[in-house]
Amino acid sequence: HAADAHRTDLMTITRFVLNEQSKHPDSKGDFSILLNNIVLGCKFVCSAVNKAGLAKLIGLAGDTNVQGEEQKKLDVLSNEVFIKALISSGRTCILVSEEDEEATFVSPPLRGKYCVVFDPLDGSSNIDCGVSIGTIFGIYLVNDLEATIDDALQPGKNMLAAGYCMYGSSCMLVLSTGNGVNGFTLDPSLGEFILTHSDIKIPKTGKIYSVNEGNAKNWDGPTAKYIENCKFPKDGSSPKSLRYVGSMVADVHRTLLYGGIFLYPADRKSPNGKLRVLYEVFPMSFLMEQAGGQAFTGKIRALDLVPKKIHERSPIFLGSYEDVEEIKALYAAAK
Ligand code: AHM
Ligand code: MG
Repeated sequence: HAADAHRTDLMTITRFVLNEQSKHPDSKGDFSILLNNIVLGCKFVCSAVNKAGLAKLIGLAGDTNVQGEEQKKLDVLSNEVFIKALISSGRTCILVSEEDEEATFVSPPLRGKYCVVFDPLDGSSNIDCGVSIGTIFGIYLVNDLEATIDDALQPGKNMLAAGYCMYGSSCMLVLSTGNGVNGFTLDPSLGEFILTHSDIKIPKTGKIYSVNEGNAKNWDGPTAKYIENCKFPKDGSSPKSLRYVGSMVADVHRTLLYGGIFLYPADRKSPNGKLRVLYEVFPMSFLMEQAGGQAFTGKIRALDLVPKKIHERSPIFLGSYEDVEEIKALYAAAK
C-alpha cells in the first residue's frame, strides 16, 4: 500500500505546502507562514473540543479564570484564537469571521497581503452533544496595501486557497490551494497533520443525499422534486440513503469522500437558505470543484456569486458532478 511507504517519511502539511510553493520561484514563504497559523488555530480548537465535555463534568483546571469568570464558550474562544493567530502571522490584512459582525482590519505594522474569511467553529447545534463540528476557511490575495471591505467581497472563484478542519472521530484538515484537494490527519502524539488522503476526487455520482428534511414543507418545486427522485427514483435505480449530521463540515466531508449531494436550499421561510456565502458556501464550493464535483446556488455556479455583504447567505447544492447536474436540470426546467 502506498501509505506504508510514507510511514517513515512523514509528509506534514507544512512540508506539503512548502513543496507546492517551491514550484513558484517568486514565492517568499508568506503563504506557508499564514497556513501554519491557521493550523495552530485548528490544533487549539481540536484540543479544546476534546476537553470540552470533561471540563464541564469535573471542572478541569483553567476552566474558570482568576477573576472567577465563567469559562468562555467554545465558539467565542475559538474565534479569539484564530483572530490572534492570524493577526500575529503578519500576513493578513482583512479578517472576516462568522463570530464578528464587522470585519477586522489589521493595523499597518502587522499587515500582510492575505484576506482570510472563516467560521472558527461551525455546527453550533452539535457542540454540546459531542457530535462532529469544524472550522471552515478561505483565503484571498489582496493586491492593494490599502485594503477595503471590497477586497473581502470578491467572487469565490478568486479564492487562492480554501479548507476545513473537522473535529470528528479523528481531526482532519482538508485543503486546496487551487491544485486539487488533499487531506491531512492530526497525529495527536506528534501534534502534526500528516498527509493521509492525497488528491481527493469525489465520485461522479453518489448514493447519499444530505439535507434537513424538516424544512420540506417550505421547499420550492425543483428542490422538492429532486428529493422525491432520491427516494422514489423514476428510472428503476435504487433509492439514495439519507445522511444528515447538521454540521456542514461533517456533511460535506462525507460527501467529498463517498460522493452524493449536500444541499441547503432556499425555502419560503429563508429565501436565501441558511449558509453564509463567504466562509461556508465559497470554501466548500472551491473544494468541491477542485475535487471534480460541482456547486450550484439554484441559479448560478456558486463560485461566480459576488457577495454584497460579508454575512450574506445563499442556497447551495454541492457534491458529485452528475448529481448536481440533475438538480441544475430541474431548476433550468422550472424557469
Ligand atoms: P451555525 O453557523 O449556527 O453552526 O449554522 C451552520 C450549520 C451548518 O454547519 C449546517 O450545515 C447547518 O447549520 C444545519 O442547519 P439546520 O440545523 O437548519 O439543518
Ligand atoms: Mg457557521
